[in-house]
Amino acid sequence: MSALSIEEKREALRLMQRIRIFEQHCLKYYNAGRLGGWLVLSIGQESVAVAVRMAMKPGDHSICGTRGIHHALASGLSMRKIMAELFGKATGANAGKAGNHGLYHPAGHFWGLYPICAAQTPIAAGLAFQMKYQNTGGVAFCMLGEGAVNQGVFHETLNLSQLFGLPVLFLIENNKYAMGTSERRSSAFRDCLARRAEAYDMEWQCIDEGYDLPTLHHHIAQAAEKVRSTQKPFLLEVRTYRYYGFTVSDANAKKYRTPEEIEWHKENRDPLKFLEAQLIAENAITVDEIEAMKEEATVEALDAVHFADDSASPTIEDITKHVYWELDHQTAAASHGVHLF
Ligand SMILES: Cc1ncc(C[n+]2csc(CCOP(=O)(O)OP(=O)(O)O)c2C)c(N)n1
Repeated sequence: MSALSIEEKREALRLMQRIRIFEQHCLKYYNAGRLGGWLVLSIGQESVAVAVRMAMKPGDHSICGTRGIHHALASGLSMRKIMAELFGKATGANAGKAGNHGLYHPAGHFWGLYPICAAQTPIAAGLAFQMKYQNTGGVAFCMLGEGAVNQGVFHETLNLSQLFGLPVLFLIENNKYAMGTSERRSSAFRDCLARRAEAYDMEWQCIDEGYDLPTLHHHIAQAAEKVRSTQKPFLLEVRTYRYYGFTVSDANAKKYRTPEEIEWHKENRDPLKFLEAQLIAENAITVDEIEAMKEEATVEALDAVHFADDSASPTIEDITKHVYWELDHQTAAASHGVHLF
């Protein structure tokens, strides 16, 4: 697996900056009461989404759990479409109907965020089954939180994926906490969760350096190529950390973990700082260039806010479109409402 070039690392940094600055703007406007509902930030975990995208080949697909604005942006979905969706506007990625969990991007082969823990795992197996059936050589990248690993459906999916030889790379983004519960309080395991793959005779690996983009990319790309060449699933676990609460309305974000723990990660394990320092040490970027990158991302994020603000809300008629096939096609079921139950 070849190492990333300077240009690739600079692009990785640019994308991580865009993710962080975009999410900071989401938070600011959420706090100002301009957008409501769920807001699930991935600040601190940017490197995972960027490393995954850089490891993906053109025919590959990806899908994730409840925390996924970083994956949506990395898939190429525009800040405008995401912000408008969060604002509940008709110009949003899902026409303003779903908010945080409506961030699909079919053109970028990104199949969205699934708020039901592990619900995305059998869908990823389905994506992989289709690619195998059509012999495309593609890999399905399936991200999930460590809080989703005890769901029955995840284990059923691991079993069938190994049995059928499905090209899925399952990637646990282990940020240590599921809502307010630490991994040790919710899961029984020895040294790492990925070892559970052994029960399914599946390959696995645990990566501690979730903040180190080049190392992370190297391991993810290597695992993906293994999946591609063997047509077998792989379970990868990446240790990472989220700076904010479970959602932005998590009032206890500093109670189930100490403020010192959060600060330690910001100081010593920040993915952006890490890559910036590495590029500076390699004389591959200047501090002024880093500032210019941040400025560019800020301009883009503000443009997205204005776009969302200026966009119209969906009409009452439009808000029920593309929800039920029966309603769209005015079937007999639609007139009785039975399709709802
Ligand atoms: C089946 C199911 N049970 C419970 C919940 C409530 N719930 C929402 S997110 C979450 C924990 C998520 O933690 P994790 O999977 O580690 O993802 P993270 O938030 O850390 O990214 C839970 C329990 C749910 N959405 N689905």
